Amino acid sequence: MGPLTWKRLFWLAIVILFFPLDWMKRLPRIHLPTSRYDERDTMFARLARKPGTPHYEDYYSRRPELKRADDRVRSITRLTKPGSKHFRPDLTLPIQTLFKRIPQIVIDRSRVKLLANRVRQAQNQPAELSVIAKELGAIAVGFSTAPVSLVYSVRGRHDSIYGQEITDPLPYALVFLVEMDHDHMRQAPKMIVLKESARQYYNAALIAKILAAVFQELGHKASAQFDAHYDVILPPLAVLAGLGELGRNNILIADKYGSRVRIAAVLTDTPLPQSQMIDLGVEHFCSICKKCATTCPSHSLSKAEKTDVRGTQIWTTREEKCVAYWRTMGSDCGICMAVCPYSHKTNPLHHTVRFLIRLNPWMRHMANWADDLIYGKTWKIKS
Ligand code: B12
Ligand code: SF4
Ligand code: SF4
Repeated sequence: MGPLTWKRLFWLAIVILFFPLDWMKRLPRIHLPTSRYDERDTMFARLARKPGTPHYEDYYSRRPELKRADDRVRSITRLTKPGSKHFRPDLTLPIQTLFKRIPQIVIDRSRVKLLANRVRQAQNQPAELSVIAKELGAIAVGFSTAPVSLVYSVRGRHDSIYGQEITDPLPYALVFLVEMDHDHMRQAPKMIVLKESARQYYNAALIAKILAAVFQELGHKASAQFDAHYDVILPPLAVLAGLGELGRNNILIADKYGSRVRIAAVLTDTPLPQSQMIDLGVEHFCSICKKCATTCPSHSLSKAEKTDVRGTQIWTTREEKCVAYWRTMGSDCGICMAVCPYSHKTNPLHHTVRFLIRLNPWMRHMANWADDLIYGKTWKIKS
């Protein structure tokens, strides 16, 4: 063994950074919640209650501690209405139209019959369903059982279903992702982000409805899970379906796209295979990075350790603060999706970095340092 020269030190550093230390690491295990969540407690359901109505009275008589905070958010200008910081009149109609059209999407039955035939004739039906979802625009597809603990106990988003219990939920799920455009997300929290959300909610709803119709055509029960029409909490379901991991930003970090994705699903009674969960190194990377939490303008995200919520370990979101910020800006913000180093543009360089940080903990420190250097420690809105 010769003297420690700069050249040797350099090669030693390379070996430390590129050695696949985590190659043999066991796959992640997650603890499912021990109790179900009431959809009426989600922020969107709370804001859907109209003062003076029986549901408003009912809800705040059960959760009086939330009334003051919710009324304060209600008093701020609604999204797509003039008065917010980034309001753009030219975007109002396209956004409203997209959101309005989502529940009205009508599926072409002849197309569904053709797709169902393809699945019927396929040797491997789940693989064929996955191919179809991707042809329709999904960027990733996974399968899982749908644990009851991830299904809301009671519905609450719309007045027509407020208080409806969800009994006998469908036990299997096809979960898929659609990409949020990188260049639009770089403009977060401008109003263009809300348009991109509306566009991808629409695309995801269309795919989910077609796939649900295909399952039904094959003789099974199926329920499409899309914007404002959910029976299930999607990010943990996507984790179970092997599509990514939960980040400190309290949403999914997907392979190759980071958090820059929307999730949708089809719940069904067709037995589906269980995809394998993946380890992208997120758990460790989030303990070093914290960029989402430090840049969140409303301080809604946690810089601390994970906490126990309903028997599962998660980083929390202060949801009232988050939506209050949305309304002040006039968009659904999205900075925590866009600022995440995993969400950078999908290109070979970023793929390589994502691959390397999956395998080596030292590379995660290096990547975090490089990310600060190249993209900055704080969020800069691209104009
Ligand atoms: C209510 C809601 C909100 C609320 C509350 C946010 C929240 N974290 O739950 C508000 C209005 C604040 C919000 C904000 C945003 N939202 Co939102 N929201 C929802 C909605 C409709 C329901 C989620 C819910 O029930 N939350 C209430 C309870 C369950 O929350 P919680 O206890 O904090 O649990 C969260 C996580 O810890 C995780 N979780 C819960 N239990 C368990 C158990 C295990 C084992 C694991 C691993 C995880 C896990 O799931 C929850 C949501 O991530 C979902 C759609 C859906 N059906 O999932 C979209 C959804 C989560 N939102 C989404 C997005 C993108 C956003 C925003 C970025 C806004 C935007 N530009 O789109 C911000 C991000 C805020 C943040 N960093 O958390 C996406 C996430 C996509 C992704 N990459 O994962 C979803 C899935 C919508 C979609 N169809 O794509 N949202
Ligand atoms: S920004 Fe950093 S801390 Fe936040 S979710 Fe992404 S990797 Fe984790
Ligand atoms: S959407 Fe914006 S305000 Fe809400 S948690 Fe993310 S960064 Fe914070």
